[in-house]
Amino acid sequence: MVHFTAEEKAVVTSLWNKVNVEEAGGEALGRLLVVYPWTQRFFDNFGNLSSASAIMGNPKVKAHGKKVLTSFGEAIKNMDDLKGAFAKLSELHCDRLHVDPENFKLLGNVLVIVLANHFGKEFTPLVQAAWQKVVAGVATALAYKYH
Ligand code: HNI
Repeated sequence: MVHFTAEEKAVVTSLWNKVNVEEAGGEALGRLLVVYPWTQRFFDNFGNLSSASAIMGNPKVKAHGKKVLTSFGEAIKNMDDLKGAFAKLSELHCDRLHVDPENFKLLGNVLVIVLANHFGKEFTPLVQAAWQKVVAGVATALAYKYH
């Protein structure tokens, strides 16, 4: 399992405290659905996903993105035990939702791009490195209960 240094925890937390989960969550999930269109099949009850602008403006995408990113916040509070923090959600995504765990990596990388866009120069290579570890750790933790 990934290990985070005190410095990595500090840079991750300080950036996270400035993230607007509603805005960034909607943007990350929306971009996932635009960039990797096969992920749309998990959200066939979300209404109009027929174009990039329809997806980015879709209120259900925004609401679910907020939910996902809020839950992502648990990772920031539990960086020493991502596996424990996401055990229940891993079961849910596996047993009930049947989401291919490859998609967790895709969402993590999209989130990094959203953060980079938003924070610009503040998102230094070191900050990015710490965040890439977080998103990889969350993806591994969410895939842990798959069988
Ligand atoms: Ni995910 C529901 C968290 C990635 C498809 N997901 C949830 C819920 C949380 C959540 C929280 C709500 C659970 C509940 O209702 O009890 N999802 C997360 C997190 C990540 C993630 C933290 C990764 C960082 N989920 C993904 C990905 C997909 C995905 C990549 C598909 C591409 N999730 C779903 C679907 C649901 C879901 C589908 C159910 C949606 C609904 O309400 O119908």
